[in-house]
Amino acid sequence: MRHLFASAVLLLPSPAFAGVTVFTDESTFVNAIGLHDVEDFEGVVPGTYGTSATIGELTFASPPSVLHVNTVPHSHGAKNTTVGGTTYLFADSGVAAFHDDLTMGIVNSEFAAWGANFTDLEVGPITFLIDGAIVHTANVPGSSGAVQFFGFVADPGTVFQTVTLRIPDITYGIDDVRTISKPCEYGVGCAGSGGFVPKLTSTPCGAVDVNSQLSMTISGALGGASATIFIGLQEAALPIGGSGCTLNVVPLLVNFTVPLGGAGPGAGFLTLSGVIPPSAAGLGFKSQAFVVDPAGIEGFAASNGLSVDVN
Ligand SMILES: [Ca+2]
Ligand SMILES: [Ca+2]
Repeated sequence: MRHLFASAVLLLPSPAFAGVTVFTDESTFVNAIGLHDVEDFEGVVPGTYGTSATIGELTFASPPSVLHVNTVPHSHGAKNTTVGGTTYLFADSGVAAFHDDLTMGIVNSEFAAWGANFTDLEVGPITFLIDGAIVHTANVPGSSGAVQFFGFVADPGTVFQTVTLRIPDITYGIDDVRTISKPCEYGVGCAGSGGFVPKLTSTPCGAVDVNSQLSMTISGALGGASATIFIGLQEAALPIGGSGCTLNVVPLLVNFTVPLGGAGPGAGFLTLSGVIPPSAAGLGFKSQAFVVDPAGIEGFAASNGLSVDVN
């Protein structure tokens, strides 16, 4: 199984970001992205978080400086921007020198959109890098009390892994980090016995680091049945005859058949695990499970699609 995973990911391209749309107005950004997640830092334990932190689903790394979570406005102007809130991320190098990069990522996934409020940005210009490439440079208002918003939306069908802030200001605040992360599951499956639709998911979901384990799980299938997993390059939703099912993966590069555990409708399951080889860095793959099931219109049930990118 490990070999199959490795073979598949070696062949596939990454959906790395091609470009981004830049937003400098929070309302416009929110209207553009719709439903999204917000890290407002409310409820996060205040204190010093050192050079790296994982808060909620977000990761922060700022090698030479010190990350803090504050619940009171800083004397220089950094402050909470959450309506009714008190808490924000405070970046303070503690020295009167160039503030090095602050990089944000998202646990086990990737960004389709990212935006945040900044306070106490009175020394500019500010430069943003996405996946290490400069995408935007802007002047700052020169007023420590101002709230400034910056947001980025990846081009359709693409995602990015990190946002890096390169800011020549030794103290500033960040709050209300708004994100859309890429889900690992996409498309729809079709039902088999008992009306159950098989589900295909993975841990981690969405993105996996090289040299770490990826576990794919089939659940909700007919217990004891055979399942065939297809692995391919791209997401799809192609109707399969009159089955009511869709083929969620094209083109098909690899497939293999495995027996499911469990007994009875909806109780079939299987977990497949493998370690991602270093040579797979930057690649990705899509997969879908088909389960032999006499209750399916064409004799099978099918899962959703699953997308995993390798960091
Ligand atoms: Ca807040
Ligand atoms: Ca400042």
